[in-house]
Amino acid sequence: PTFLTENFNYPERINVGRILTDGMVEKGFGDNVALIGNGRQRTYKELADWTNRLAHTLVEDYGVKPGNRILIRSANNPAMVACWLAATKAGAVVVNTMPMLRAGELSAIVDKAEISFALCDSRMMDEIVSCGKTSKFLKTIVSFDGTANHDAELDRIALGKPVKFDCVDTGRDDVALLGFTSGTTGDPKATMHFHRDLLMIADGYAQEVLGVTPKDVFVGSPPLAFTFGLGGLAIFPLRFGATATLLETASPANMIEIIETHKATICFTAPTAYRAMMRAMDEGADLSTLRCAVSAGETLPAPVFDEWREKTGKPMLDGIGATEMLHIFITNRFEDAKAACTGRPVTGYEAKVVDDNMNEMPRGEPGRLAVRGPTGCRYLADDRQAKYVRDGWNITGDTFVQDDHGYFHFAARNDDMIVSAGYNIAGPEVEAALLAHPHVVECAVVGAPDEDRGFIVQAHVVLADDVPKDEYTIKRLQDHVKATIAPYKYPRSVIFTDALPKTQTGKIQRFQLRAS
Ligand code: 3SK
Repeated sequence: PTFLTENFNYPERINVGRILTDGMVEKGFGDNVALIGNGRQRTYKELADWTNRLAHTLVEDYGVKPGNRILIRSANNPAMVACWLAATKAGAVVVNTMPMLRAGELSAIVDKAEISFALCDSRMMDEIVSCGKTSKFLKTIVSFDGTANHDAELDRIALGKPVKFDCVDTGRDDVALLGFTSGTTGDPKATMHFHRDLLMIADGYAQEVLGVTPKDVFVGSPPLAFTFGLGGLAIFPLRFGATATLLETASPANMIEIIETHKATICFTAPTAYRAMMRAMDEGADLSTLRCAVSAGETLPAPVFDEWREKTGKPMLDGIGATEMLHIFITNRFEDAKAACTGRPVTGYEAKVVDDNMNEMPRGEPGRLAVRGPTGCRYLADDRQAKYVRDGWNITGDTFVQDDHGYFHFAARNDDMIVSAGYNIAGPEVEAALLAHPHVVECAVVGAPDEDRGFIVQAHVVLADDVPKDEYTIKRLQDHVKATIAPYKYPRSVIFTDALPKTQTGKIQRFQLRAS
């Protein structure tokens, strides 16, 4: 069946929780497997019944009303998806949060969104309980069983409820989700997303670019609390009657296991994980069922793209997304994917490269990426809105170049451009050169202050096992960069490290390296 709604013209009254569960049963997908995780699988019919019971409980036992905000705290598992869908069916606005967050970070979210009700996996109550002790907003915390053995407060009550629920009659422009950015600055921002937005990312990107069918099996690492993960591991599979496999602690090794066991066809993860998966392929892992490898969250270095194509015969699909835009808005496509290229806008989106005054840059010249489309940024009570959205265009904070054929090429985050002795050097280009060296497992390049040059290029490098951390290795890496890209871009400073600082969504925190 085709799901693409002409011009995204959804009916005025829709509830995305209902559409992704009972709606799929009505379309004939009731017996398809919807979710696999924690040793169990659930069909669409079982998911519809489960979420209806939970929705009854939220409304009847906890007094949840349409528009109430509900915080969910969990690792990626089917119970988290069920809680999210049930809360949506009850007309609530969901705030999914990462399991690694501590009480202070949870408090910042609770305060910003004025949340009074939280659902928490019973195995990780401590931090939310301690947040609740000091919060003037958070009043009720209810545990659910992330292992889905129904052995927690919410599940025990839900077991006695009917499997039919009249979903709240929400409007397509009612807020369904608050997406929080990871808040590396300690000052989190929340973006409001409507019921229709959650369908648009599926009917646009997932259908147009990935061509998802009910036969697809999804796997991946991004947390469901990150809209990259919520789209890739819940909304996209559920919208098309496909199967989502959910891993509480995703690693390249267990993603490979899932791909082999469940014959996964679509993977969502970051370039570093794909590198590790390719090493495992060399040792005999079979990833041949994977028809689609989506890379996002960090820019995809050309060597990773090239190696994947060489090993699998298929392109890896690089995409750029943002929590503000909900999901991926520029992407490569199977038919014309190229290394070091992010591709063209997803159907429904437009993009251009502009200067500081919003004038379009000539093709080939770097500038700020501006994008607009159906899911644009609406910050919750935040004066940073005026900076992010200018003249209706969302300014994502990335430097891009648009080529003569209209394709977009990532240069750097605006902060990652290094001006050294008058040269503009894009840190990610140097990173891509370093990553092509077999000694380099991961790296991040930043500008370090320098008396003579203003800034110098500084590389922070995680070396492969057994490579000596000495001057000789530094010289080899510098020579390799000089031989790969324009020699003036080579890292004058190379620092070896055991691990790079990352956000909970897996993005490298280059600002920490700049400060070090
Ligand atoms: O990279 C991101 O920040 C992102 C955010 C939301 C959805 C998708 C992506 C890649």
